[in-house]
Amino acid sequence: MENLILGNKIIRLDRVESTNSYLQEILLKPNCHEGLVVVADYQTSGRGQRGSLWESEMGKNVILSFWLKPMIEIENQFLISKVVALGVVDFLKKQTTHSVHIKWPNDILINYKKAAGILIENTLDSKIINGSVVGIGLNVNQDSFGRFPYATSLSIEAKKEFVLEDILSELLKHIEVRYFQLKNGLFDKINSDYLDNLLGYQKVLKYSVVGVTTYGEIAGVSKNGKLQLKVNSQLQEYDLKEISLDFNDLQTR
Ligand code: BT5
Repeated sequence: MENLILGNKIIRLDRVESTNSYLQEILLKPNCHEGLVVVADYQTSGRGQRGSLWESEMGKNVILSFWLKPMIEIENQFLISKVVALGVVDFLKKQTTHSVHIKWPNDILINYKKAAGILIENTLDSKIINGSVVGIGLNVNQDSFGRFPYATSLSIEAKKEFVLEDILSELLKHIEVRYFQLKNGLFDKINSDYLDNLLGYQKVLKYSVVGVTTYGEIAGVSKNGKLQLKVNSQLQEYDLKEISLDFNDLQTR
């Protein structure tokens, strides 16, 4: 079945600085509709959060950005992250028998290693999010990650090659299903499905919290997306720059 909005128009590029940046530029032009997708074989400056880089071998992986108009209140903005992450998880669970998790806030892990990253950049009209550029890097056929020991790809885990075009269209379908849940106001379902797939939810894992080794279990995520960690029965909230999961410890569990 055709998607209703996502991917009805796809712009394909061989090489671009960043698909998110490219999409943001062309959105200034008329005739850009919700669901417009930009895919690239290679990014020269793929972006992660807070100035980090997304590195992806040419022609091996899915690198895409698409445009949504969620029209939800700013206080609900983390729901956009949740539906995109859940769409990727739903899709990956159909491709591999290994475990698939969301690592807060929205990294996607297969077999406890990072297989996809998500970068969402919103625009606001007063208190309403009227535009979201959603970027996803999904490792598909890349078979080594050099300086990222905790990275993986679908092909590493499933031990076979994938057809990128098929991955792209299936991925978009799964994300659209979740996006419509957001549009239809199914916030409780989205919130509980997010927690069900969240690595470390109600399980003790090792973190570094402002540089200090800390064992804690995730109790939830606040409405504005902060991680709620229970440490020695005390609940604390953290944002992205304050806490990081110990991947090394994770591999030994
Ligand atoms: C992310 O940031 O994970 C968001 C990545 C979003 C990339 C997409 S690609 C299409 C679109 N256009 C863009 O310019 N960006 C988006 P963050 O959570 O900050 O993670 C970045 C970190 O992941 C890096 O600092 C590396 O440690 C690691 N990393 C880089 N490339 C990776 C890869 N291919 N696989 C796994 N980890 C990687």
